Amino acid sequence: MREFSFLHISDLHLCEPFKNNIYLDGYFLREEMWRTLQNAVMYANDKNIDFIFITGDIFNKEYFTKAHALRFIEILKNFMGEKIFIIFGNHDYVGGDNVLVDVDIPENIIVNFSNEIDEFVLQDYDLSIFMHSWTNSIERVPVIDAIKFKSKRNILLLHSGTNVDSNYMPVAVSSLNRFDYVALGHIHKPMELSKNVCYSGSLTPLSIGETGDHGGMYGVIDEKLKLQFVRLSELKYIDTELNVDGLSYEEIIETLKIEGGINILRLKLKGSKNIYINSDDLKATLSNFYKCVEILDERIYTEEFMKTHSELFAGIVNFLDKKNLDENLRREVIENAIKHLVGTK
Ligand SMILES: [Mn+2]
Repeated sequence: MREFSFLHISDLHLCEPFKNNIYLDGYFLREEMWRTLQNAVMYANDKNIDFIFITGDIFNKEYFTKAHALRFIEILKNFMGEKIFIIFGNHDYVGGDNVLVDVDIPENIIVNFSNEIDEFVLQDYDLSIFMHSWTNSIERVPVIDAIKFKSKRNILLLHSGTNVDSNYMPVAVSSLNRFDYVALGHIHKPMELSKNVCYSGSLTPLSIGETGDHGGMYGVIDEKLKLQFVRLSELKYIDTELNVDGLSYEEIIETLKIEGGINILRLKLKGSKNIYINSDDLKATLSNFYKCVEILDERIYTEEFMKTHSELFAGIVNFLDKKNLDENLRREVIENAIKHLVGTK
């Protein structure tokens, strides 16, 4: 049987407004998503991939115009493999104002506009691609068990919450296992539900909630499936904690250093607050490695520290009480006193 390869990508969310992203500018992020799609197509060409599967939530309907639809198609036209298969999800469902309906689509791009399961047969490969799209903001669960296989190899493209997010057209994973591969969209974290049923995750991460590498699933099928996650997005959110006890300033930087890519860091400092760390300095140093840095100092003073300095603190507090300072100023004086007491890193 003829071997073939595919790249499964999903949840592109093109034209997302990013109103709540505190780290990066919306325009930058939207352009980054287009760039990542270009990366995906280039990767597919480099690897001589035969098929690309795109499993829904390709765009935000509210902001995705016909001009964007043309830009989308222009990028896909660079694909040198056999065919691209596209389904729609709950964000870009077919009913209403899905602008892809009004655009000329090249012959090698197969777009599924139906919520009935459609089959596309590729005889040369003894392969059937089954597709299902959302045509409404709420979609009923398709009957998958009734599908009869004509081809030797069968792939299903679905945008479903399965058992992970059961509010979104949950399909039982048990009815998916007989396919050679099931390309799932909806969940933004890359995830293998079983060895042949996978979420590729969102192509580009959308928020600090979507940490880690993002990209797609690269698969090769001859008799068996060989599958591998590939990173395609330069953008990466890192949400991490660091216990700084016993670490020098240099060691903290060394631990958090990162090379390459566009990285966004949210760092929670943990441990004891006995040592003063200037978070503005730390942020400035880390900005050499990250496009954006947020530092949350969650360290606390240890009991031992409080005990050792209790008399002194009591003295300071007593003194400030007499001065009748406002709360913010009072806190500032105490923080400064502590800073001088414990020394700096
Ligand atoms: Mn999505």
